[in-house]
Amino acid sequence: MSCQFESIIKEPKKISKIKPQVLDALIEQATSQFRAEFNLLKIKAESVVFVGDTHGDFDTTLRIVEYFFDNDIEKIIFIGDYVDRGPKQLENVVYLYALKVCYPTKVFLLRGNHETPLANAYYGFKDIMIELGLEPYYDKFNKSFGFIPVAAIVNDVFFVVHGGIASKLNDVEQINAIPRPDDVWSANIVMELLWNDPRENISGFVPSYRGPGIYFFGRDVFEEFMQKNGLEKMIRAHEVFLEGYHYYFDKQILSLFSSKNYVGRKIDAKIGKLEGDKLTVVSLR
Ligand SMILES: [Mn+2]
Repeated sequence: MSCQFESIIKEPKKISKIKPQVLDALIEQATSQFRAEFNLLKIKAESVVFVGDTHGDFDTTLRIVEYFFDNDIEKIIFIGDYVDRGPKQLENVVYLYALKVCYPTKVFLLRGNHETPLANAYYGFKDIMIELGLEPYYDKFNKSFGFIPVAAIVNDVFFVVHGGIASKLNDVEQINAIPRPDDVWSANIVMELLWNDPRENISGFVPSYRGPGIYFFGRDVFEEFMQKNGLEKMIRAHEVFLEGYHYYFDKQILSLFSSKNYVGRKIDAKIGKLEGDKLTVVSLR
């Protein structure tokens, strides 16, 4: 591997002392990589690792990436929520940006609802950047987050997105027509893709306690959307489960949480692994 940011990947403990000019170059290069990708990624691979919310749990991120390389897995997809809440948010996002730049066809990042100022101004990232004397980079990161792809289709049948389906989204290809950067401030398709949650025993879209413009979606609208778009399963993140994962709608949706800590609660963090057409969960204990 010859990559300008190789040292970040090889010496992750030094990330907190990253020089501003290196951070500038990293954000710029990762952003141009995101811009070069479609907003809806199409990925094909024999083996894939899926990672749910990491939320600044950098030590767990390092273990996940080690697992990915050690097991010779083809591709890894992070499903958003890199910053906020956890102890090492800057390290986490810098490391993931470096991985993206150095392995652009192996490593994929999707946008989470915390990759928006709507969340990260209030749940830790802004405060940490101010504490570190890196406040201007808080804004630079948020500009960059606006270009991170919002969803992926893997092997033509797996729909991968941080939150879930959106009430105004009929054809999945509509995602590519959404201009970037999208600021996600108003109720729109991207906001729902990043914030919505599935719920058993409801039908249609029901307003969510998470806030205006955000919905719970039932099995009926989920199955209708998937059928219409020729998709079979959804892999998403966004919700905390002590077991690190949860299946919805008779295993049609796998929800992942890949951080071991969640504001003091101990989580049995999990990742998803696809080998051929077999999807399993792997514990990070
Ligand atoms: Mn989330």
